[in-house]
Amino acid sequence: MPSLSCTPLIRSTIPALAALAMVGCGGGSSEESPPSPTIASIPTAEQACAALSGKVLASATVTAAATVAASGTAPMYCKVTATIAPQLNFELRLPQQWNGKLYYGGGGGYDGSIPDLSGANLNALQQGYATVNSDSGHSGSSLSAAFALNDTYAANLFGSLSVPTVMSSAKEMVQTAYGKSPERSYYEGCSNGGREGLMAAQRDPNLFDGVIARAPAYNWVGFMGQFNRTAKAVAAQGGQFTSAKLALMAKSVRDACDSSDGIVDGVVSNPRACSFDPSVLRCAGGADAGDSCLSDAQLAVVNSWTTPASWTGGMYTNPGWTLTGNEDDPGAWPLWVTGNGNMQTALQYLFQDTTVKNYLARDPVQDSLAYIWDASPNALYGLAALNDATNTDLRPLKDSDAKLILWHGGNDAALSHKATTAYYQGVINAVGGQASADQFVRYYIAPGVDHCSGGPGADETDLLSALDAWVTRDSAPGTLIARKTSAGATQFTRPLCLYPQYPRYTGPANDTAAAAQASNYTCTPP
Ligand SMILES: [Ca+2]
Repeated sequence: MPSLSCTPLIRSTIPALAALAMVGCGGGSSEESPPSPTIASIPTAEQACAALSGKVLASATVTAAATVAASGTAPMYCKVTATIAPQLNFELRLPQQWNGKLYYGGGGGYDGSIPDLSGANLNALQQGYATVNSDSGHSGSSLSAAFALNDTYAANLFGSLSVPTVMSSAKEMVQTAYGKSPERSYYEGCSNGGREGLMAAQRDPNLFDGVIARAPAYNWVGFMGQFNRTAKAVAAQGGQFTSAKLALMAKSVRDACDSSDGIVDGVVSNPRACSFDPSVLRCAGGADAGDSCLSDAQLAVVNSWTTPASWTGGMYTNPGWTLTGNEDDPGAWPLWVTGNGNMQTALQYLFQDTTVKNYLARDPVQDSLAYIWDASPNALYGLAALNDATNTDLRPLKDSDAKLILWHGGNDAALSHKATTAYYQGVINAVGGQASADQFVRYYIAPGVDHCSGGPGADETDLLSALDAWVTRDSAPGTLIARKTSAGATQFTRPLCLYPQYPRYTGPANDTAAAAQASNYTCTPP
């Protein structure tokens, strides 16, 4: 007889699967130990695949199901690809050693392809999660919103519907493959993926037991509008930055502010103590006089960068950025703002351009640099209705007992951490104060980290484990550890501090080894 502690794990309505599950679950001998409560006894990957081949579950048609052998980094799993008509494609990965939980990994940009098994998705599979990712309902470049021009359903899937739609099918597939529903379901995503997480938190508060929203692109109208404004400033006569000018500006900020966090490490970890005034770099007379100064046109770019933007009477806003001293990092301004000398290759230009063409002007040949962002308030309302996830009233999420972790890179040149801070403050206000928010929300800023990852700061933290401990053991996350790795080797660590704290160096002076250890930093109020 299987032990009683084992039996409840097996709820398959498919006798063969239930029997298979029993084999690894005490197997008929009362002498054997009961299984770990967190590792369900499950069919093999091959059997999980066979159970799903050709199935239609919750309107999803399985198009392929095949076992993928263990590799150097990934465990053995059953790879399931499926489509919800007409063209919402997703991939479910079912590990042999399942931890009983489901992980939904979000997309990026304008989506258009299924995220691969790397990064956070790989981390989750390694931890035993069944993982699922989708293309959000269309195929194409993540830099193109062409899908939204004439296809309202595709636009709605991208905006808010793809996650709950895919989840419905994914949960049924997990049930069929393993013989039991997931005990917990978590969501994690960055950038547009972070927006998708907040959208779910706001509109489907019972969908996930926990959500990790990293660098969330939640205020779509606001940040796209600021992309448009910055792109116009960079494209203006004399607005371009040479790499030497960009390096000059960044170094000037570091020279003024790097040490304010207790250590000169190339990262300004306490930006609130930095009051660098870029006008000290102004070329005499304001005209460009070479790489040792900034012209008025270039200072106008900086001014656009650091000041808030607002449209339609304040209905749509974006708070702007803080100068960090790492604007010259390859993943910062060169990628997002200046395009290494060709601003029409910079991502801020490209994202606002496709947004103007396909959502606002609805004209594929519209010159976005000539487009007035709020020329049509109705167009902004429509874009916001589809994509904005700006509702801060998360009381339904809190009431569902779910948890939310917000994270943002301090050197993010795509989406300002100031916007996520504003959202966090909005949640605090909406749920009745800090103590109430502390019961279900945590917010972290990672100094010196670019958009989602990269940059000179420590960009890797296992937020999923922190979330799971909070949900399953009521162990609320405090200070976490962030790592910077290269080719799998840890270069240095830092504490990842709860907002608004920053990591202040408190170790011995002039000690390179000590400076690489998180234990020599103390999370400190600004
Ligand atoms: Ca520093």
